[in-house]
Amino acid sequence: MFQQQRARWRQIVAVMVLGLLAVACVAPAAAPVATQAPMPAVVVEASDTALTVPADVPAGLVAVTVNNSGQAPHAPFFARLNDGVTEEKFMEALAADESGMAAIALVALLGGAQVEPGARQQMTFDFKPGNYIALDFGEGPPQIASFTTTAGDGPVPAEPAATVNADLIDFQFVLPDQIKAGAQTWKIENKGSQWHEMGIFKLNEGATVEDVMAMMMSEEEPAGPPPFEEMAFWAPMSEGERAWLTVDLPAGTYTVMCFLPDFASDPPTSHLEHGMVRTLTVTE
Ligand SMILES: [Cu+2]
Repeated sequence: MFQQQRARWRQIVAVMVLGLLAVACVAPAAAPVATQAPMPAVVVEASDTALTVPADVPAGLVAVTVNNSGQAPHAPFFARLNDGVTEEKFMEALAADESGMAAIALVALLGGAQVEPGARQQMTFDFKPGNYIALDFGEGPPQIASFTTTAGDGPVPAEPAATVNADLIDFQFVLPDQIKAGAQTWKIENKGSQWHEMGIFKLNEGATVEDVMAMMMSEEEPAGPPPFEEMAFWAPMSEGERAWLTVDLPAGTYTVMCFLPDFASDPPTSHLEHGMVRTLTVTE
């Protein structure tokens, strides 16, 4: 009886072990292939006289390529209109108040990057569903394009693989101290409670961050060329927004700065004065 039972148990255990082995061997091959949704992509055309964005854009992660066919640099930035705000209302506010602050209060800013003449720049945005505008302040009147983002019910694309995380907080850049030269994808996220921007400047040989700060803070016309070169710029971004940008920096010493005013202080001081500046070393 006992022997029969033990034999039965051995059989069960053997079947289970075989079963586990079978699962272990077969599982990887049999696992369903992950259906990774492709990243939706749109092209924004910026020229010296027009700005064109497709009228309907998917919500969520979208690869946006800005194509500059003009003779001048263009830096269109993207903004989501607050509930009940129309493009006309936004433009009226912009015209009524030269500082732009009345208009800015009507939107959430998502940022944007500068694109040189004849160049294309890809960036990825995470569009919440809503009504948007893209704005390009060039030489002439501001170019504006509006578009709507709508959530689909398909699978969600994976986030771009970032090699640099740039968190914008009040009032600091949370960044690695050192990154490698060459193309790196930066994930830019505003985790603060105010708007922030990000200027990335390469210091000239012998120049220090103090030299740049002194020049930026000075009310006087700078004497001679600046001690730095602007290598990349991410336009003002509201709290809670995120985006990805590929930045190709040669080796050197950089300073990263935010110049936006802090309207919570009276009179408004700049984020730079609050200490929103840091050194970044780019190595070979
Ligand atoms: Cu800031």
